Amino acid sequence: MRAIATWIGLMSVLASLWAQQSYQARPTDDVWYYDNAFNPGLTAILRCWGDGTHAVDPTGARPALNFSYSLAKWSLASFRAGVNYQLLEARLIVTQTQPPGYTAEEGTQYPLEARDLSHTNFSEATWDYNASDNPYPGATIFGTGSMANYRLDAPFAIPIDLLANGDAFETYFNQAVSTTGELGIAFVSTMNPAQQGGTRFYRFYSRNDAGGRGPLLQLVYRVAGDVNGDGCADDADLLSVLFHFGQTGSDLPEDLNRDGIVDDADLLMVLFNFGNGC
Ligand SMILES: [Ca+2]
Ligand SMILES: [Ca+2]
Ligand SMILES: [Ca+2]
Repeated sequence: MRAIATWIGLMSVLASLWAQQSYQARPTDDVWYYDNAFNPGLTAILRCWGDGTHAVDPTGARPALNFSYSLAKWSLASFRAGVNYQLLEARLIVTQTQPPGYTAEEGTQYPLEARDLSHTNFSEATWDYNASDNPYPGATIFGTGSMANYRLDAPFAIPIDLLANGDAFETYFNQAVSTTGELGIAFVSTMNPAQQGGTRFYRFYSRNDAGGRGPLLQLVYRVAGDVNGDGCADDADLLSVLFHFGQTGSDLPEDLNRDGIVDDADLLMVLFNFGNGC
């Protein structure tokens, strides 16, 4: 028994090195959605603004005059359709151009929002503002931009934590993996440029920026219920949780919900996902 315990312990240490995987990518397409947008599919700079109260036109009209959106999509082809993934970290990082047209306080008051997108059936190469089936921002705000890196003398990164809104993004992500294999995101903001000479709005680099500063999607994930990182939630994972039941600490691979203790909540995560990815 002691030998088995040692073996399982050793395997757990090894598993912890493999159980979490990372994904990082720029969009395959991004567009500036605005009636007077110039070169909307291939511009190096995306733009967002609203009317001070709304980030998305409440009438459902296309963005014009009072509104400007930016849309982007990422390929999720490296994820397996039908598998339920647990996202341990998920963030978007966009890079604001220099100088920003707003103060840090205004950026906090009228943050850049990352929302769901109605569909991903668009391409920047063939983008047409007047097309009948253009995608539209949804109502779910996955996260908002932080002004922690705000500065005037250089472009700065605006990170958006996509897990800020509970399970909303994880659900959206898994639906995307198992349907189109593409993740669509709408960038919008309530920030109103009108009283500021038209200069107060978000300007950030697109994927077409020659400097490679386009929106970056970063994920840390694992197959849900998979403790040992072999891509499948099965009896080996169940045994591993049972064997470490009651153990406390940080970064325990058996602590699936990452609350610092291996307990029945983690056991349920394996049971609910039993067979996932296998
Ligand atoms: Ca583009
Ligand atoms: Ca496993
Ligand atoms: Ca736990």
